[in-house]
Amino acid sequence: MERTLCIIKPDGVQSKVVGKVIDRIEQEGFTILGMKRARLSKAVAEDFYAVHKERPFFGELCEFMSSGPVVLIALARDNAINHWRTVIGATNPAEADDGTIRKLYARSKGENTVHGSDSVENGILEISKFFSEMELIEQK
Ligand code: 3AN
Repeated sequence: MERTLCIIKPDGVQSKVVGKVIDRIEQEGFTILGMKRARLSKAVAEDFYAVHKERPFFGELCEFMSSGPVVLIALARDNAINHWRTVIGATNPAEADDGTIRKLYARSKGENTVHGSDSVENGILEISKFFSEMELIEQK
C-alpha cells in the first residue's frame, strides 16, 4: 500500500466541495488513514512547497495556501500516488481531463482545489509533516 497526502486547498474549502472530494476519495477505493482541518501558517506553506522556492509563483502560492482553512487527508491505496494524481487531473484545470477534480472544481493553476504527492517518498514525507503515526489508522 502506498500513501499520498491530499490537501483540500483554501479554494476547495471556500467553495464547499470538501464533501464531494471525500466522496470521490471513497469511491476511488482509498483508505482515509487520517484527516483534519487546519490553517497553515505562511512558514509552514513555505516549508511544504520549498522545492518550488525559485519559481515565480512561489510567493503567491504560499500566500494562497495560508489564506484560509485547508483539509489535510492522509490516504492509502495500492498505486496511491499515480491513482490520486489521475483523479485530481492536470495542474492547470483548463488542461485537466473531464471528470477530474480540478476540471470539475478548480479556478486556476494556483487555486486548483487539491494537492497530491508526486512520489512514494514524498507521500511518506508530506504525511509525516502533518500527522503523527498514532493519528494514522490503517484498519478499514
Ligand atoms: P501539482 O500540484 O499539479 O503537482 P506542481 O507540483 O507543479 O503541481 O505545483 C505545485 C502547486 O503550485 C500547484 N498545485 C499550484 O497550486 C501551484 N502552481 C503550479 N504552477 C503554477 C503557476 N504557473 N502559477 C501559479 N501557481 C502554480
